[in-house]
Amino acid sequence: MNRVAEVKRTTKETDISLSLNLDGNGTSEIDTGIGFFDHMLDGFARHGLFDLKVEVKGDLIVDCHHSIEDTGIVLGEAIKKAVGDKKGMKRFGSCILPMDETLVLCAIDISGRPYLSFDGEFTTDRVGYMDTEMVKEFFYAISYAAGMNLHLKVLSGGNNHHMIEAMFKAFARALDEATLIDPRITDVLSTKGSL
Ligand SMILES: [Mn+2]
Repeated sequence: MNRVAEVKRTTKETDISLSLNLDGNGTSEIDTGIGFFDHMLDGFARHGLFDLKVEVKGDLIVDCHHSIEDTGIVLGEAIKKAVGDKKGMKRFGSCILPMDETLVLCAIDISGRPYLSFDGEFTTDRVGYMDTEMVKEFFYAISYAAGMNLHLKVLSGGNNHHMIEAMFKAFARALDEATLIDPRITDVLSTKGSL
């Protein structure tokens, strides 16, 4: 059984359609209007082995803020929907991912409780047409919409493109692990009995 979700969200600022298959193979079709952000979402799908379709029509005439933040909200909602009752799911996932000089840590608990810990500083305002300050906003939106404890930390960095890309890939691998179904887990992995 594939765990899939489709989410559509329309506001005066953005119009977003997204579909996610947690049990995919890394196929993606991404068009957000922001080239570097497309590149990041493509890497997320590929390295998390998710199938991901994203179409965003946003108010880029203002700036990239609404488009990126709202994509985070919609992706978070899709993750929440796709994991369903979390039965048999590993729940925790983590990854330390290198990219040349950069090393990024990501740890996740799909606990139902939102929390973001973000430790990373960028030295340029933008990469391509993406504002670097939107990286934190994007992951904040995901953690809150998905109900996920998400820690992201740049352990060592340098190049801004590398730091951001390593964050997306580390997040993808940690999320892949956390959402994996383990046959030894016969119910929901919590002493409370639900997540
Ligand atoms: Mn790249």
